[in-house]
Amino acid sequence: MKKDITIIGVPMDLGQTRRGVDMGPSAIRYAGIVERLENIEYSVKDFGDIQIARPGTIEETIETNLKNLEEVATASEKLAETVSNVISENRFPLVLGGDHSIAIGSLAGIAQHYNNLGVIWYDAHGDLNTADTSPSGNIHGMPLAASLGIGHESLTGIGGYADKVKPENIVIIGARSLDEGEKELIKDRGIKVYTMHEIDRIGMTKVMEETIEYLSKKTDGVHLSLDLDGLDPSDAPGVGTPVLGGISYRESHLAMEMLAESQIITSAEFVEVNPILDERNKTATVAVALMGSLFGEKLL
Ligand code: 5AB
Ligand code: MN
Ligand code: MN
Ligand code: MN
Repeated sequence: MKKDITIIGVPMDLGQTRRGVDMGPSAIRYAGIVERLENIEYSVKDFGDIQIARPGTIEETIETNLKNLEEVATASEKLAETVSNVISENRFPLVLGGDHSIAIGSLAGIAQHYNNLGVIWYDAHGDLNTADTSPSGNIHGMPLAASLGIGHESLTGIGGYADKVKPENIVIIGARSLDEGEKELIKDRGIKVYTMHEIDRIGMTKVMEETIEYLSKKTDGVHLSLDLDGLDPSDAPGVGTPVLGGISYRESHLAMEMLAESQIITSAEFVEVNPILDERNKTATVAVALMGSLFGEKLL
């Protein structure tokens, strides 16, 4: 059963401090995402981009160390509403970032349609910080915490409700740069994590088999939140916070193919593509190839 797809661009760069990631949606479109999906017989609609305020244009009334909090919160509300409408139309929302702070809005829009949403967080980082634990004040390091209901209420309350996802319904894949507070949270809440150690040790095939088995038993939908920095910087150089020793393009490709076979994914986002830091649009091209595999593209 093939669902029609709606692409939503989110040119967000306010969740971190390196400019250029707002051009991610354009770079991914330029790398041919619509044609790629149409080639495998999907009906694709491009919603266009969610409008993002320029920094400083919304008056900051909240005292906080979180950067651009009100701009991020305003954009998250818009994105949540848009994503929710797409699901109501029985279409598959494919969200293109933008920095990873946009996951707060995506998940707020998605989770209202499920009783037990699962989340695969494919990332070098845990994105489990709060104002208290963040070393940077950058909101792109906080979306998974916010979606668990942990953190600033302007972020946890997007969509008019908190606790979008339960800790036992999350699987983090590719982690290799976790802050101390994030490690504590992972242990406290029992979040399942496959760090690079496990990926090296048991291989991506087993990691994905276990992930699919773990989530399909207890969830009624699974959101894939794929941060391109989960991949090794040699395969995905155009990201703001690269970390050595990541998942290869080949392993990622396999992971997407296994997800396609499993048919568990009900929404997805691809984030942190920064064309200014990229090499000839390589990272956007990798993102498009991974989306092709996720939606069932076959080599033969
Ligand atoms: B990304 C760091 N943990 O909070 C922080 O790219 C990095 O969405 C966050 O995964 C990286 O600032 C956020 C040091
Ligand atoms: Mn991330
Ligand atoms: Mn990351
Ligand atoms: Mn990053």
